[in-house]
Amino acid sequence: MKSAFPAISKIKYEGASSKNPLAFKHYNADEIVAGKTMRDHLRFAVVYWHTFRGTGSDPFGAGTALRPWDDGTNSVKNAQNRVHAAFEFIEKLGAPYYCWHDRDVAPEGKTLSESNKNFDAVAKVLKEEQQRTGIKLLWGTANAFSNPRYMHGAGTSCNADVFAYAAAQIKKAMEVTHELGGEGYTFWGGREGYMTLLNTDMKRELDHLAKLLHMAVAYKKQIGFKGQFYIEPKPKEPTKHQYDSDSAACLNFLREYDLLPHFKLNIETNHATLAGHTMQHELEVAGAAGALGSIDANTGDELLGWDTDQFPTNIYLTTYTMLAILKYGGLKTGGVNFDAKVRRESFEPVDLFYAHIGGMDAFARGLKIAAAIRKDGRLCDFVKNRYSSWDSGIGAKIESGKATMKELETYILKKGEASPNASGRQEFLENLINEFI
Ligand code: XLS
Ligand code: NI
Ligand code: NI
Repeated sequence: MKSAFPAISKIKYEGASSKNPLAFKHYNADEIVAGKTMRDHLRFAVVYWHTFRGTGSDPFGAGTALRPWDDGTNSVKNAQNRVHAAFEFIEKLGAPYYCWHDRDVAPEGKTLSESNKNFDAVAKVLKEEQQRTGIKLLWGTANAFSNPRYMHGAGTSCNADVFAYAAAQIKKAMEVTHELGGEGYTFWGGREGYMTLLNTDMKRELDHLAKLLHMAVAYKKQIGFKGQFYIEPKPKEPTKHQYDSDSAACLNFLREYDLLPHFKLNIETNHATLAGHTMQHELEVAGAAGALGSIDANTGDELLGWDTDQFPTNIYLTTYTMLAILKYGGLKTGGVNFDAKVRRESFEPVDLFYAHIGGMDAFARGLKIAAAIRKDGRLCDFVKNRYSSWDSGIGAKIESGKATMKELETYILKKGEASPNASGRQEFLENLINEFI
């Protein structure tokens, strides 16, 4: 097999003073930070869809990407060859994980059985390459949004046959994920939403979506798949409104339909931006509910209203992300998955390396900075102190559920005014963060 990246050797850690663009300046996989190696904290994953199937096409022009290993056909043979290029890339990069949609790795056939046959033929090569390299599958997923049959959604389609097709497709994707030792399985509601409420029975669609997820939970048990299920929030695109719009909406849906014990959230930065939230907010909402599972690490553009899926290089972003992740005990089954694509103008294969190296280094810095902030303790102490009136006296009584409104009335009548407030010190805290950046 011809090398796909003959000019590039294994990417090494060379330290912050290195000027080599094909080296890590901060990501040192074996280095211990806050009690764990960077490798184990960050659990980096490369996505198959953008990195090996992205062409750089946009609504205004054709693809630009040069991918010499790809013959441009939709054949199973080409898909199998592509696996070798993908694993050569991931191995040289030194990422421990990867993720796919079923239709990224293998071509869809004319019938479901033909699609399944194609999928098996490529999965065989994926398995061989996983065994050869030790690279593992972080999660698999089914693409139930690209094929025209899913124009009205998959689990939320108005057409019961389409629902059945989606269920069958997801069943197979779960089986292959299981076969490849996947550590998780993700549900991103590609077209699970609406373009107009004029033609939509929202309640019925949501009931159906919950049915589909319950079937998946049952099937998971049946085949003995132990991986974590994730649901990935996104507020819009491709639909006007996606039902899984943000962390809070996902949690509400999962709770309403008794699905919460079976799912965690896979939170994507650019989706948070589209929802009008920060990544930190989305992580905090999920973390507080015990549902922070995994992240799709990318970034959007504040000036563009769509999912630009850029590689994350902003140190504040990675710092705040890692602060939230460390606060909630770190990533367990999940990882830092680069659901990101190189720009259309960055069309050479080497750009894939620059992009991932930059993202990994930005997260390594975020991790080190967040660990240092936590070790320093001032930020954490400030927050703890800010709520100290709840630790004893009337606050503790309210928190324990023992206080009544009548009692609080008596308390305030006696006291007069509420005790003076303390400053929120936002600027002081922002300066404190900057001490570490
Ligand atoms: C699209 C989503 C998608 C999921 C996987 O915006 O981010 O790529 O991560 O289906
Ligand atoms: Ni994503
Ligand atoms: Ni996305």
